[in-house]
Amino acid sequence: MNKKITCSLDCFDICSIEIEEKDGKYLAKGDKSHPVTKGYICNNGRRHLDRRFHKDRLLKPLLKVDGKFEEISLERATDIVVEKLSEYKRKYGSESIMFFTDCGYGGMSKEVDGMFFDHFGGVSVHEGGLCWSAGDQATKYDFGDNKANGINDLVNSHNIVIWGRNPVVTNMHLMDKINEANKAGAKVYLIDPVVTRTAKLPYVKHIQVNPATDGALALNIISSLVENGWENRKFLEDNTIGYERLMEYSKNITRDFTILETGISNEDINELTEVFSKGKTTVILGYGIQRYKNGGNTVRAINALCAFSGNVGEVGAHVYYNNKRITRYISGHLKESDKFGKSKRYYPKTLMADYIKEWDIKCLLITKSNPLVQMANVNKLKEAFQRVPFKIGLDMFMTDTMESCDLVIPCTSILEEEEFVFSSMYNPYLNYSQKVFDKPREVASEYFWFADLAEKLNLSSYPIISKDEFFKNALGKLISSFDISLEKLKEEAFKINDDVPFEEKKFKTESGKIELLSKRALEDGLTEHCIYMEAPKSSDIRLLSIHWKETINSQGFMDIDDIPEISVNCKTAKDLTDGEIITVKNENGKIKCRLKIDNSLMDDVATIYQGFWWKSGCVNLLTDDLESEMGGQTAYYDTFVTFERS
Ligand SMILES: Nc1nc2c(c(=O)[nH]1)N[C@H]1C(S)=C(S)[C@@H](COP(=O)(O)OP(=O)(O)OC[C@H]3O[C@@H](n4cnc5c(=O)[nH]c(N)nc54)[C@H](O)[C@@H]3O)O[C@H]1N2
Ligand SMILES: Nc1nc2c(c(=O)[nH]1)N[C@H]1C(S)=C(S)[C@@H](COP(=O)(O)OP(=O)(O)OC[C@H]3O[C@@H](n4cnc5c(=O)[nH]c(N)nc54)[C@H](O)[C@@H]3O)O[C@H]1N2
Ligand SMILES: [Mo]
Repeated sequence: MNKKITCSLDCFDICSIEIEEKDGKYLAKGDKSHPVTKGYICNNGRRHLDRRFHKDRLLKPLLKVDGKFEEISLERATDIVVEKLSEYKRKYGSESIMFFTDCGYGGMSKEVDGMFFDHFGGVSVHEGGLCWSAGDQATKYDFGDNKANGINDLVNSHNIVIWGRNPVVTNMHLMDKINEANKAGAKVYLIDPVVTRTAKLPYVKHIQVNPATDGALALNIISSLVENGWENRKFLEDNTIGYERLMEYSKNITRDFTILETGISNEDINELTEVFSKGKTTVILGYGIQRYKNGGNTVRAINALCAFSGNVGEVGAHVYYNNKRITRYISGHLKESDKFGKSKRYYPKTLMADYIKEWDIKCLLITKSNPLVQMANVNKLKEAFQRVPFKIGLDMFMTDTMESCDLVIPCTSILEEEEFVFSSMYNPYLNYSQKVFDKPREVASEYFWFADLAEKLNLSSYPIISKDEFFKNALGKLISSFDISLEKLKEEAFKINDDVPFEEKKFKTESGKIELLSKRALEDGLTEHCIYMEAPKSSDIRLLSIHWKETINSQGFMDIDDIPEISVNCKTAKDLTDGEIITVKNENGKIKCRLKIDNSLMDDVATIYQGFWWKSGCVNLLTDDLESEMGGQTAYYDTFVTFERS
């Protein structure tokens, strides 16, 4: 019988994958019965098998002795972790230990790492993030909750505006729904500075926008709607607070200014204004638009535009940033550990390097992430890492991050775990994942490994329970709310039926309305309503480091040694030529790239794929460790570089 797993990669789609065995060989294919996957998957999902059997996979713990790694047993490695954690806690307090994690593995059972550190007494942990934090916070200010219409609702829209998402590459199952809606008559627009694969779809009208200027576009459309008397006054009066103030403010963002700032023609802005003046419109936001210092205000401005046009909480009309459904039902030990973490303190994730120094961190434990590749300004971060006396890392591969650690502990693959996987990005289902293979002996299955640590450290409050008991506990609220058993959840993917979350126009804000004026934002030191913050400008080239079809973030680059390609138009390239090897640099660092002339790009904008390791040319050697104005998002795309002939 084929086994079914769920892709554990950090992606919108979290596909259901069938693992077929034939004559001792294994094959991964899309699960036809899953309502989202529908039988097709991408190469990244297929590669779970390659990763599990990969020649470079870490199979034994490695301890650095005199600068060189030596293999040790898992038992010895665990004992060293126990010794080190106890020692630093005793000498400097548990907060001298820093914990860093991300979403390199999406299964629930490996979420126990954070809980472990709470029971340990609380350590230094991060807030903010690398992925969606500015837009997430913006959505919270406006709507009080981060929910979107069900995925089958798109077919009810007359217009779909994809705003800074590249679903053909990053969210391929959304394309089914967009195609379906288009066939049913929906017009599809894309607003993106880059001619992406999504932009090239024949039915998509692509509007090319200067990076970080979408806020001006949204505010100018608001003021144009009002000028024409096309705003939805009744919706605004019934469901929002503060629209008059925002209406006044939006008048400052004139059409002439917007054309200059965004690079969009008058005709196209008129067309978009019409789109928002009639019919039902769904805006699908991506995460690229908020990787800027002004990223939160951009998302607030687009949310406001949807409110001004009445496109919120209606069938076929809403703004979709993310969709936190299942996560609201996670309960039990995972959610209640905070009370044990008395010494817990938070550092802004983007600024990790500064906090390592400022807090004189003694020990670092890293799981499910590759910060020395994926964080911004990794030269600075590496230098900070070098000051930390003892670093522990868990991963399947010897990444640049693991290379910098003193102790590396190999971890299991999703194929070796019984698991539940869910995401708040797109696929709305809670998905079960079967165990296909036993784990190699000296590899840690994090669920049991953290329990082992807790036992050895005598953390008496830590729940040492079977995995099934853990799932029952963590899913307790969901199980009781929907009267469903764990067994049933294992049999079939489960979705919370909540198709138009704001249909009643009851928002989770303090006022219960859409807060175009947000007291919470004001309390957080921001402006009460969204504003247009002009992005940093420079005579150098702006670097957009976007996501690639061939890999998910940095996973998959152990097999790639070639240098990355960087694209600009011929005007920006000046005398450099197509195919030439060049040095791309700024005050943070430099990398070698192969130049590609792409005249579809705007002036002084370069694109490169993120995820390449240091051996090939990691783009984060160049990015600035800057935060967005809200939500603590890394503003990766406010980075400027120059080119030099190599
Ligand atoms: N194949 C693949 N799939 C993935 C990933 C991957 O690495 N590879 N990563 C996963 C993860 S972690 C995430 S967060 C998502 C990301 O998914 P997306 O949000 O779809 O992808 P990004 O590349 O982050 O950015 C989307 C688009 O934003 C555009 N953009 C950049 N700046 C601006 C701007 O100022 N304005 C506008 N309007 N657009 C702008 C970029 O050109 C890009 O086309 O994808 C997930 N899926
Ligand atoms: N310049 C630039 N940088 C970016 C972005 C960008 O657009 N531009 N995008 C950002 C975004 S959206 C994101 S989400 C982040 C992602 O940042 P990360 O989450 O750090 O990226 P990944 O490459 O997915 O790294 C995850 C690591 O976890 C390991 N891993 C996989 N499974 C397991 C497991 O079960 N246990 C453990 N312990 N480890 C495991 C993988 O081998 C991999 O090394 O990167 C960000 N970085
Ligand atoms: Mo992400």
